[in-house]
Formats: sequence, C-alpha cells, structure tokens
Amino acid sequence: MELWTSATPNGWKVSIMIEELIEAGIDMSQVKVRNINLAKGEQFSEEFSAHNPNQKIPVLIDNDRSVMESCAILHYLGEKYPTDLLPEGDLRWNIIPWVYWQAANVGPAFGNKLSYTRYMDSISPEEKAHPLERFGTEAIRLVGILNDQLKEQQWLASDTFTIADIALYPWLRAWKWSKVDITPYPLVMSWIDRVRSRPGVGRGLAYGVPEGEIDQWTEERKAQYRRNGAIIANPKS
Ligand SMILES: N[C@@H](CCC(=O)N[C@@H](CS)C(=O)NCC(=O)O)C(=O)O
Repeated sequence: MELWTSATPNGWKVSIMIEELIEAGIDMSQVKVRNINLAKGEQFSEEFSAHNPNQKIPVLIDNDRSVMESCAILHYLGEKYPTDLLPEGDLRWNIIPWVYWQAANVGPAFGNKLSYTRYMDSISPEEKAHPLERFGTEAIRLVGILNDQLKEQQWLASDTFTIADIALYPWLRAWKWSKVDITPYPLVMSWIDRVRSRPGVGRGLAYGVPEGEIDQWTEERKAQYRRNGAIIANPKS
C-alpha cells in the first residue's frame, strides 16, 4: 500500500489514521509513504493524475485500487481494518455524517480562510475583504457547532475517538495560522488538547515535519509554508 501525501492538513488526516491503526494493534508496516512536492506541481504529473484525477494530495494506492479524497481514505482504511475508529453497525451512522460534515464544510471554510489570510498574494486587500469575512464567519459558525456537540460527549461523533475526530483535527489545530479565533470555545480548545495528547496523533503529525516543529513552526518554516502556499494559491501569477 502506498500513501502519496504532503505535510498539510489533508495529508495529516491519513498519516494520523495510519498511526492510530498501529496504536489499535494493526500491522501497517506495508505502507510506503511518498512525499509529493506540491510547490513543484508534482500533483499535476501524469503519474499522479492516473491515481487521483482531482490532482490533490492525499491519495492511497492499494494494489489495483486508488482512493482519492482524505475522508474517503479514512473510511476505506476504517473498513479495511476494523477497529473502534470506525465502529460497525448502527453506531457507524453516528460517525459518517460528521466525516461528510468535515469534508463539505470545515475543510472548505478553513481552507479558504487560510488561503485568503496567508497565501493569496495576487489580489488586493479590498478584494480579499469579502471572502475573508464570508469564510471567517462560516469557520466560526462551524466551531460553534463543534462546541455544542462536545457538550454531550468527549469526542465529535461518539463517546470514543473515531475517524470523525481525525478528519476534523488537522484543520482545527491550525486555527492560529488560519486566524480563526476559537478561544471563546473552551470545549473546542480542550478537545484539541485531548486529540493532540494521543500518541498516534503525535506520530501522524510528524510525517514530513521535523520532530521539534510539530506544534510550533520556526520562522523559517512559516516562510516556507507561505511561499509554497502562495505558489499553490496563485498558480497563474
Ligand atoms: N477534498 C480534498 C482536498 C485535498 C487538498 O486540497 N489537498 C491540497 C493539500 S491540503 C493539495 O493537494 N493542494 C495542491 C493544489 O491545490 O494544487 C481532500 O480532502 O483530500
């Protein structure tokens, strides 16, 4: 099995899943990880596009089956290796809608907010004002939904940690980088700490990142992310 990925929120979803499966006792030693250099445009190569026509990381290649979309990969691995990360039976349907919720709402809102906050160099501050307001407001609305959800339980979709938490966490943990102020939501803040304290999550976040920089990037790495983000966000500039 091969994972083609990069050190980004959508990439970390899958590396966290692999490490959480290992924590759950599954042998994942067959997984080979290949770093895709997004700033160099490797995602547009013929080889990459043959596995993921959407030309974005991550993609999982399992013999003849290629799976694109980070949340679909979480679902695929959850089904292939049954654990509490994706419970069976009726319980599963507590989880799956929240995975779609992340993919359809949180990823786009946080991703766009981040892009306009840090990377969109090719447009003026005036042009950025509307998307920043729109995606910022939507991101905070979604944080409020998560906060409400956490009033009833410790984890997003159930009493146990599942693929719904994995799907959500990489975007939420980047709230400072995206400038989405989650500090009025203490349940969300403590959920972020709870997820981060899991050994599998710590190892998953280390894919493509030097050990000492998992939680705090150096100024040099921030500049590198800004440069690479700008190349991806402004392809024609
Ligand atoms: N909905 C997709 C989004 C994937 C995505 O946007 N990946 C980004 C990195 S986080 C990417 O490959 N960007 C490169 C590009 O847009 O050219 C998923 O969840 O897998």
